[in-house]
Amino acid sequence: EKAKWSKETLAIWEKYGCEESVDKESFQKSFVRHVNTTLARSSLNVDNFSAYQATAHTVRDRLIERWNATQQAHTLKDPKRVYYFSLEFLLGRSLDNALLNLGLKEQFGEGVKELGFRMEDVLEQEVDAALGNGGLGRLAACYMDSLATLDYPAWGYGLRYTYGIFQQRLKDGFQMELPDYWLNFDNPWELPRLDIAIEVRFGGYVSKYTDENGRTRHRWEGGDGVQAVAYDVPIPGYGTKNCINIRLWSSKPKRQFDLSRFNAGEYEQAVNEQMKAENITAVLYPNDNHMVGKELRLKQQFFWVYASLADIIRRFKKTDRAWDQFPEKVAIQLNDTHPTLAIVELQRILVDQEGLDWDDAWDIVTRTFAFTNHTVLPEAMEKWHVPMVEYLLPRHMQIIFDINLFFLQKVEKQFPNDRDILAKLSIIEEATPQSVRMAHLAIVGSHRVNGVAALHSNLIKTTIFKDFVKFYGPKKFENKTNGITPRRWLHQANPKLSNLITEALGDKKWLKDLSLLKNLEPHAKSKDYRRRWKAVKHSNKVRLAEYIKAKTGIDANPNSLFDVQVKRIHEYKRQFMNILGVIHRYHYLKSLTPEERRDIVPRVVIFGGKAAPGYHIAKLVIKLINSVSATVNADESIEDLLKVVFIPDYNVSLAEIIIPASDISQHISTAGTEASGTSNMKFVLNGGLILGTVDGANIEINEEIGDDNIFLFGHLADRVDDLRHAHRYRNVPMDPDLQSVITSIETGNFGDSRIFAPLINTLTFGKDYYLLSDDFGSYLDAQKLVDEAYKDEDEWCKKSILCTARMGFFSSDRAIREYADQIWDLKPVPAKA
Ligand code: GL4
Repeated sequence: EKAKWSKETLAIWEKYGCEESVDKESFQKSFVRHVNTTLARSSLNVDNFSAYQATAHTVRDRLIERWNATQQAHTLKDPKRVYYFSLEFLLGRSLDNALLNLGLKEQFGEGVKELGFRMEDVLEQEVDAALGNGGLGRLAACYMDSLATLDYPAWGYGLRYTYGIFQQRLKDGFQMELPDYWLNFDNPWELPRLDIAIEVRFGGYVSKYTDENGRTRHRWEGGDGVQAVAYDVPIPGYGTKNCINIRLWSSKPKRQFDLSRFNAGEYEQAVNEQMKAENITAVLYPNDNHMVGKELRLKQQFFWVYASLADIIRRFKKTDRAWDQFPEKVAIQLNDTHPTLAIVELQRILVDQEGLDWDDAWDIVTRTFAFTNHTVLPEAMEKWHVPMVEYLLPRHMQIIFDINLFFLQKVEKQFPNDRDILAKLSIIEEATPQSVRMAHLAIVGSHRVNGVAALHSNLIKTTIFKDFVKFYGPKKFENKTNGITPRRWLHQANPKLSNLITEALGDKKWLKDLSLLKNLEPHAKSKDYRRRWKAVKHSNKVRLAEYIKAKTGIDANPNSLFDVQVKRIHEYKRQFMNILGVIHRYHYLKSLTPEERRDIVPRVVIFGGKAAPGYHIAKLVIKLINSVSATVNADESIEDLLKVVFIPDYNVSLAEIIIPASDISQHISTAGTEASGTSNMKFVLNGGLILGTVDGANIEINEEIGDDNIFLFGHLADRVDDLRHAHRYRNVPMDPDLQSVITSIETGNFGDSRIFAPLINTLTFGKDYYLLSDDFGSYLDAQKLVDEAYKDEDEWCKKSILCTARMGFFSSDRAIREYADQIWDLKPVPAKA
């Protein structure tokens, strides 16, 4: 097209195609123009929210330029790309992050101030993009930040849920859920691509025919269609011009409505189809580490992978390459088993539509995909009933059976007459009804499988996937320890500490090479540096205390030890053990004489986290925390020695306030249950110590920061089976300290105890599956050590500095480089020098 333009036309394009400036004055000019035009407001009618919108649009303009330049560079170079398939992207807020990554914060902050606003207030106006549940979704967001920062040609693919994770309110101490209608106001962080619409089908039937070469072929026909419409979310890198893309699909009806029915007066039926179509991407399923076998969820998964693959293939076909080169241009990472149907869909496209032989197609498929496992919990393993898959996706079900058949034939060959291993490895679980085991399908269809921390990657090889290791050998299974982005989790969330670090290290290079933090170590010896380090922590605690006061009315004294456990509420994470420990502390404090009390370190115990709406036991844990909080905080005899706080509606932007303010945080899952954890990394990076079990990434954190700087306790993972067995078949007496705490609840010290019976029963009739009784003693001992250590403020501060200094390994940049080098075979492509 461009070739046809005259010189004059080209000159005009050149003249106005230059970059938007990024100085203060240009900001102000854009800001005012957006107020007047985009927002259609007069300059006299601007509140904080409008100021946010105008600032966001001003930043968005600059983001889009980079986005365009990056995509253009990638199109020209046509490098291998990685596609990160994730059903969750927990991005949180974007404005502050974009300002920092683009290096605009200072001048735009000045600019907005001169226009009569404070940047802090403006930033507070943004609602979180909360399209995820917890660690898995936030990991995807951190990985996108690193992919952009390291100039990798990468795209994310996900769903644009109309409702993100529900908002949590408390009523009488119980969790209430409110819908998260985050798109209520316009969302400046997405670019609607209404022209990119892909028709997705469900249902229908399979027809057979013989092609011109006499081969039997299959065709998926009929069924109902809906449209997948693309919305692009630009993800800017830090200290680079690169800006990558997350493409989120939104479902729309194929036709707006059925005009014939409308004309016949059947108005409601006429819009029925439209509503059904829009349902698909209406809401994020609010479960973490728990599978719910709902048809709508399966539809979401297929809708998403179908549209994403069609999009990728369209891009691949532009360059006119042979199919066997597909894996040289495309790597697809499956974030958990949620996108596993993509394996089947690609095989279908290659065999049914492109006419490849099964084996050639399968070779391409397996060289394309790699699979990350994020959990070993049995209740989280995805299984879909065969009849449901058959009804929604008849051809895909056939292909799954064929994949399984050819796979099991190979197994049979390697292990002749071993029916047991066939049953164990089969993609199909033989129950009534039969089910598809998605993890098995993901392993068989991928060239690489990884866990997310060293312990977890070993566990999957020795437990849930051990028979696959027998068949494939160990090389297919590896470890990629999770990481977090230091841009959001230190630089943005903790600007004061970031400055103090930069000052000590001389420049900001550490933000792109986190291993440089090790040069902080000598500063731990400087009295003055420690004083300033402490001052930063203190001011972060003041900031959190103010937030707590505003939201809950509770006074949290910033001179206390801040003890934090924020994460999804789950039995395996053992918030229950934490609150039982709090009750134990409360009784202990009440038993002390005034003299003895003088020696006590005051504590504020802070909880936060959402329970899945249908998870009754987890919801009771929230209620118990709030009941204990009410009793303890109202007990004047305890004064400031103990306060208990449940901060409602924990989310990414709240985490940014809470994490920098923590002295100690708790990561106390039953050994072997928390695959990695990533908030543990965030806390330690911010100079918080951790109290934890020997589980997930805690172990590697311990290896990096040293035994003196972490409080570990509890039984090890290899003891868990025996301990559970003992609870099941012998009468193990409850730990006496635990027993007295339980008795206290049952006596009614924390309100009507009948409410808590089902929760307490998990320890008795439930056979204490998460081993609270076994770990309670060592937990209390570890807590004592924490109290003792905190008394020596200066020593504590040294530990805090060393913690931060030794966290370089846990940057998501390191993790992404490992994926790129060892799994994706991917090279960086800078958009501009
Ligand atoms: C999780 C794990 O529970 C968590 O330990 C891990 O850090 C995270 C990212 O790998 O993945 N798995 C599921 S399911 N939800 C998670 O948060």
